[in-house]
Amino acid sequence: MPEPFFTQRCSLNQCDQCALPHLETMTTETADKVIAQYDGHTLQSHFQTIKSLKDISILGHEALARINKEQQIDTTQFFYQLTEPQHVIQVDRLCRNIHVRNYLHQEQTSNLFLNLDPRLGQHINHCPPYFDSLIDKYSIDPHKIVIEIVESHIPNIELLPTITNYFKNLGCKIAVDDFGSNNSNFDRLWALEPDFIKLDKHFIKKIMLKPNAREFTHKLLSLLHEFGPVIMEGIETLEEYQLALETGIDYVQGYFIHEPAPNIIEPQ
Ligand SMILES: [Ca+2]
Repeated sequence: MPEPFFTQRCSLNQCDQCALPHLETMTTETADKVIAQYDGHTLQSHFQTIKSLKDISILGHEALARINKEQQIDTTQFFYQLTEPQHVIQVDRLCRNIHVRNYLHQEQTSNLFLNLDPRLGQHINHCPPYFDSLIDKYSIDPHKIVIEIVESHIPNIELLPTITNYFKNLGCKIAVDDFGSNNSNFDRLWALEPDFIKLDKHFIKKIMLKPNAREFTHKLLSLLHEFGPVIMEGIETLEEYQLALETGIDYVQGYFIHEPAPNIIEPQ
């Protein structure tokens, strides 16, 4: 068994294997898209719309990796099977690389939400800088980038400001991802000072089963709004959409609004 990820250090500290020039040798750009190859796998970008419930405008799109090796592989499983720090860093960075370039291909001007593997936190000072190089190379407006972090997957609360400050100093925004799953807590929200909070996709399913779902969601929102606007993920039915609408959720995301797709087609 490999030793747990968090006790390992990349054996190639400050090497160039995780830097932008090397990683881009693993990407291929065609007329309409950018893909990456990693250890026999093909990595592609899909995008899912996040919509305002107040004025039905588009807040932005979350980039989601699709991974194939002869057939499509579960992305979460793929990430968590990577145990070597260098491999986690490379795949995470490759995904952000192709997502940013595919987004630029589509000439989008709304926010781009990018997931960051929370296991990277302890390596942030041990790897060559990356995201600033990406921003510079492609002349990206950092204010349009929202970095999604699953705070409950970062065991050491002291690491949170180190991670978020790097991105905030570049001009990016921060979203707490999957809030309400695992051991999410308010201490970590204070430490992160997020611009957005994304409720875990299972949250809507759970509250739909509660007789006092609306009242409960109202109370939770009054607390969460102290931190920032709230995005409800996992909206898959009309009933879930209506509940979100009635309870004062700011933004929604899910299959009912828009299925993830390589090309962004704005929902009507
Ligand atoms: Ca996410």
